[in-house]
Amino acid sequence: MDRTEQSDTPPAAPPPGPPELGVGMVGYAFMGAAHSQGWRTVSHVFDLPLRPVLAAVAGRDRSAVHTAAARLGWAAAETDWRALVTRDDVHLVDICTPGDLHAEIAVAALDAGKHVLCEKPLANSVAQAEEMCAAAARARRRGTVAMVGFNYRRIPAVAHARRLIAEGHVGTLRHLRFTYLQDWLVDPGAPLTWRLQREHAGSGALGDLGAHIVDLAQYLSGERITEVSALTETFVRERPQLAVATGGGRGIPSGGLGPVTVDDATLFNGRLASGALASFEATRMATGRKNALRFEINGERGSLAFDLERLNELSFHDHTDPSSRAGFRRVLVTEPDHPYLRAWWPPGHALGYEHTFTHQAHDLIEAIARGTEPEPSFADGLQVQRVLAAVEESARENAALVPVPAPV
Ligand code: SOE
Repeated sequence: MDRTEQSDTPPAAPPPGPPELGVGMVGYAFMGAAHSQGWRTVSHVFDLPLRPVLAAVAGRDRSAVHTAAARLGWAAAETDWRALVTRDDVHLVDICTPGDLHAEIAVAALDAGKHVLCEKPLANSVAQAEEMCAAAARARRRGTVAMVGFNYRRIPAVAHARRLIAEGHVGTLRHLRFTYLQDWLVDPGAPLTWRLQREHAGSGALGDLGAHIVDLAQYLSGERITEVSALTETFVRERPQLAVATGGGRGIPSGGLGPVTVDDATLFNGRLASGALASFEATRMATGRKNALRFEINGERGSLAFDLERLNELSFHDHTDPSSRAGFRRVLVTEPDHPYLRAWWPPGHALGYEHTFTHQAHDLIEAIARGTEPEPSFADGLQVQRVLAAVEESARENAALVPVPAPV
């Protein structure tokens, strides 16, 4: 048929795609932008049972939330999160606010029958995390699920490390050594944002950075931290107050100073259920370190090491190799049989920070479609919260050994 000729038969309708999953997000600053990136990309990379639709974003400032909606790709904007969690086109609520709002929003969303993704740390206190867990358990009985956003679990090299440990390649664990170092608070002129106020953030470097490495230690080992001994410090105790915070750590200074009510740095040691020893350092005062999350794990049969600044690599030492050939080898984690990578680029074509949010969206959508409990669950988030609370108690008692309560 001539290409210009008209056909009488209408073109076949495209096959129906997967059902839609309407997503509503609360908060649109750094984490909101990162989560938006995950929701936008996930169905273009993975074959999914449900297709996320960016239905609406909520924030208090009308003009700013509309600007964010347009920039990040959300179809609508709300100025009250309560209106967002009851929208009919929202099936999942993604919470990217400061920690003091997590519990109230998560409980309301779960009770309204929505699935929930909540940024880490789960809450600002164990009591709030327990309340959120109870709401998640009620919701689970009605068929909706809740997950915490510990995105670093979704780095292919980290997920691969867990697989190697679970398969026994590292053997019985002896040592876990974690550091998470940043330097954005070295300048005493850095403003007093919500991240430096206990009533909003719960804690400082401990909850912001320490929560990630506590979660990774428990995830990688498959074990619970059972006791801790800690020191914390706030090196800069007063900072310039903001009359108006404009997000991303910026704003209009008020001219005065206000008290910093959280830790700048926290160091602690811990013991795992198996008896392995672990050490943790979380600081925003490590000059020259921007986002340096590192770990080394030593077991009877071998060791693993990881550095977020080289996140496509994992170092592995197999201690069963003959000593003439033994030593750390660099494994480039970009092969199709490495976690998440079959969907991405050919081997050697590296991924970055943002891809963790795409993987997080993927894992949550799969769990929703299968009706299984997503990981990390709110119960996992509560367990991290118990470790953080024990660390704070220990630091108050000058590094006393404090037990971490087991899940009930
Ligand atoms: C700020 O310190 C921060 O953005 C954390 O809040 C994130 O969880 C971490 O991934 C990067 O640093």
